[in-house]
Amino acid sequence: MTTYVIGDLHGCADELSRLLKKLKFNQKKDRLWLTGDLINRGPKSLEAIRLVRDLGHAAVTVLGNHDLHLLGCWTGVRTARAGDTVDEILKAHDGDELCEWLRQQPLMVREKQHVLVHAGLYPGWSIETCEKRARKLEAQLSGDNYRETLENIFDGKTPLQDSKVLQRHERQRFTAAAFTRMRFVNPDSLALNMSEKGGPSSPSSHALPWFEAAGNEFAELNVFTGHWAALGHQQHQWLTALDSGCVWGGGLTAVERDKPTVSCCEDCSHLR
Ligand SMILES: [Mn+2]
Repeated sequence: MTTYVIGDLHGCADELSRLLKKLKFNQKKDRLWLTGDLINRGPKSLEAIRLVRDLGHAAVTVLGNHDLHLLGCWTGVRTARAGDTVDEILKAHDGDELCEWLRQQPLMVREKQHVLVHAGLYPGWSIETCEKRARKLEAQLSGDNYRETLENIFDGKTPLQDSKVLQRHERQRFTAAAFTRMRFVNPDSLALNMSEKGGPSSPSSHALPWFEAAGNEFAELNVFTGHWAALGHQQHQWLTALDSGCVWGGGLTAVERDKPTVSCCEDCSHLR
């Protein structure tokens, strides 16, 4: 049995099919870990989400910011933006079913030292706190009050710092931002920096990539993330970043979770 980890799909269903064929992926034996953002931006969002859902227990995915955005559009809490490709899912005969499935997916997966999240692990938290906060929001998203939870996540300003005085909806918003949108933090206060969008080495302000601000807290782990296409496929000590920007023509990357073998759907330049 091999567990493969694959970066953000963003509707790149053809590339996923090609990559699985290349890996000789066997649904009965092998497993797939996906860093989330299955949909939006790319050409085949509906096919991509169906493909992953139909893999059943062979595939594990975590929620990304675009997945949460789809759930927001589905419940009417959000409206689709220009360039979005979520309509084909919302209009599909099985659209409700797919969104129901999506809201049951986790924000964080941990098996022994292996951890899967979309954006990252908040450097102000221990791994135990990360898990606790993920489980809490997952329960709220998969439970009966999911609409209210989505309203709370999207309605209003994201608090940049976690604290005990945060109200419930602010806490939900912070947790969602940390797991699905984080890139940079302030190195002193560890406040989330949600305005920096570029690569890891050239922030325009006083900001540090979250994994560089994390100290030794996660050093014993083997963490897999997507979300940050400007970071690309990169190995940084305990972190494997996997968003190689398939939707922008960069190809889809897979690594074997338990040994560092890299495959790609194409003959990608970033692997040469
Ligand atoms: Mn993302």
